[in-house]
Amino acid sequence: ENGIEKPKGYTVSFHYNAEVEYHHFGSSHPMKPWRLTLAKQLILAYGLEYAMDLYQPRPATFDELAIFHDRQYLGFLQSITPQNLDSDPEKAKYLELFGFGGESNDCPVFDGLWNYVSLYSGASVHAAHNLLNHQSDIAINWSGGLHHAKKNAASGFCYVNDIVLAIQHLLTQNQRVLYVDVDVHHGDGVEQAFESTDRVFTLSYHKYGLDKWGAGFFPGTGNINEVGPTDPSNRGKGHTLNIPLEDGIDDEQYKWLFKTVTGAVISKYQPTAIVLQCGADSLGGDRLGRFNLNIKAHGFCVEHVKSFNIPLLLIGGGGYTPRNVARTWCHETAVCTGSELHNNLPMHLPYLQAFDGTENGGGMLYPNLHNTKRHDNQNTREKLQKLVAHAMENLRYLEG
Ligand code: TV7
Ligand code: CA
Ligand code: ZN
Repeated sequence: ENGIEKPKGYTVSFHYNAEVEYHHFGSSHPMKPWRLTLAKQLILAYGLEYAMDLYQPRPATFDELAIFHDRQYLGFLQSITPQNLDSDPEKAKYLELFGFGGESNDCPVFDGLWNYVSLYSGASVHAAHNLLNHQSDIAINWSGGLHHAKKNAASGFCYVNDIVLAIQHLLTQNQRVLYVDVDVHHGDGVEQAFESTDRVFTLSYHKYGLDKWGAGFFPGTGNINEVGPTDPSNRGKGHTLNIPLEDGIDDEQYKWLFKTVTGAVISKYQPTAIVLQCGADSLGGDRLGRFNLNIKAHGFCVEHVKSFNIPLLLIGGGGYTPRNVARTWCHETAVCTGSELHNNLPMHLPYLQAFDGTENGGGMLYPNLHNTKRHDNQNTREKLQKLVAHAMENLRYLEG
């Protein structure tokens, strides 16, 4: 009745356990798991569930997480609670070591933390398995994409690296996996995990550079000349590419850059599976981001990668203006299923108020998010052309 149908010829699967939504990092913390509630409601209101296979994955087990993470780190994650955090001196000692301490409260210890990490990781691993079993051509997990987590440390709102786990599963049957990251932050955890292998190529687009107080944009890595190991005996040499960008990049620039660089990487590397991290903090108007992208330009990255017809795992990531995160991931779900969505949001949407009024996007799916007042565009045509030339130079290593 709403015109949404299962696409013919390929299968899209959606991996989601709604329990993730009920976890809170703390009221002032920018990471809001309930943005996933908004996203899910939009996806359902447009009837996109009829065009996909839906799965409710179980949480990942300790042993499944230990495929990448240190057991000691996981033991700590599993046992720490807001209550025993201060009372147990043994725990206090490890906080700093495992990335929780310092003045930073980026990675707070909150109720249900272990459940939360197991849920989003379980969904990424399940999605990877669906691709491996040929049960889907595109598998989606909007609750994952936590690219900063290290094997023995939490970092930047990320505790367990579900992306690394999913890629490790994909590697059991794929000789080459490509990882592409459009989150506004550098995908350092994934890059680091696979820096010594030629079987994973990591490509991240991100904001890079110092602010007026001399502080680098988090995590402070990912310059164009950071290409991974340089020792020729290291198999990972030449299998990292970073695209550092400045404030305010616009739709046309980003689409051109993404198409040119990602296209070149795919044709030279010839991956047999692709993982695309769709962090929505690269949108205009994001609370933490600096770019000026509209939803359809962000979605262009999904369209472009999809057009290569290579098994694809789509995962979430950052995104700190919840209504726009929901809009983007709903649009990108529709891109996967090949559905066109009406710009007027469905009337029966339960959270319509969150999207209504001029401040919140006027009840539209695709409001204009470009705002030059907030972040004026520092990316000139010349700078971007130099960047592409430099990127192509870095890719020459792949030609052998
Ligand atoms: C994948 N930016 C994660 C991105 C992680 C970014 C940071 C905050 C932040 C944390 C808060 C908070 C915040 C308004 C924003 C050097 C610091 C500066 C914390 C106050 N409000 C992803 C991580 C980044 C925590 N961290 O890629 C509690 O902003 O820049 C930093 C580090 C030290 C810590 N302070 C910020 O998108 C999911 N944190 C409010 C409450
Ligand atoms: Ca990125
Ligand atoms: Zn981010």
